[in-house]
Amino acid sequence: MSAMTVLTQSIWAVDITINDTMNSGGVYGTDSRVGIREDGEVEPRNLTGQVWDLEAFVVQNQKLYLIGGFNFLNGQSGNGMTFRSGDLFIDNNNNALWGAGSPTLSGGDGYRILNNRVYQFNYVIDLSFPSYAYNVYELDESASTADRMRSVYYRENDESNPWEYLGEQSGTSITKPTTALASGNVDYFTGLSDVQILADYGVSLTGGGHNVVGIDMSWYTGDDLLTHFTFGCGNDAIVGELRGGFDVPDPGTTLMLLGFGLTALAAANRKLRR
Ligand SMILES: [Ca+2]
Ligand SMILES: [Ca+2]
Ligand SMILES: [Ca+2]
Ligand SMILES: [Ca+2]
Repeated sequence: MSAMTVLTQSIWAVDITINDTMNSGGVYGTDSRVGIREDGEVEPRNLTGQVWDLEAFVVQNQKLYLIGGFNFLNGQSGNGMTFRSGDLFIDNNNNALWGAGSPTLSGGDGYRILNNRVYQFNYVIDLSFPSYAYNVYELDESASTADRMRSVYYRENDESNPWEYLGEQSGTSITKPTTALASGNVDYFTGLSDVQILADYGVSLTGGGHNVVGIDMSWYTGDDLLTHFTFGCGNDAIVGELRGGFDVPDPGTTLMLLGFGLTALAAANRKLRR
């Protein structure tokens, strides 16, 4: 293994983006060795362009990173409205409805209240922009007080649902749970170039002006998960699937091992020359 190979691998980033199932021609994720097609892809009939583009889910160390040209912090204006970031919904038992499996709602455009008894997600990372704070809540798949979420605005984008978490319904009121599984502030990086994204996250994306949201996932003890994100209009949605947990070595350890390896190699060379 050459030193260059070792250095490349020391990024330890894994692209977990999968097919969002809404564009039949798409090929997704670097695992298939054919490149990322969330990059430059929005949902059918929608506005194109980098500011509407969600690009990749990447796992690095114990963090989940969401990358897009979309302005996660302030949202994006279009059609006289501002469309804000949604929340990260997580399924851990392969029964959530999303993409082509997501029901089409009746009636015209507008934000609707959805019931998690239908959508079957197990956790939500409830993002609060522009404050950068997040809370992780466990969602109920079946209880009469089941968790509620809000739909995207446009009915033609219902396959992008769900958009944001509302809370638990009791009677006519919907309130956020009083206890969170985990809380914190997201990492947020804005205006990164294609070159910076490749160097820092190991994914090749186009369009420049990339924004990155990073969340500590050390609260998640399971091996597998599926995660889903969209923004208010549902113009683009993105799905990631992790197999094997977040237990990926951190770069400090890798660099230390690499340093040790080079030192050992140098020592071996000295011995050989004697
Ligand atoms: Ca996209
Ligand atoms: Ca892009
Ligand atoms: Ca589920
Ligand atoms: Ca998409």
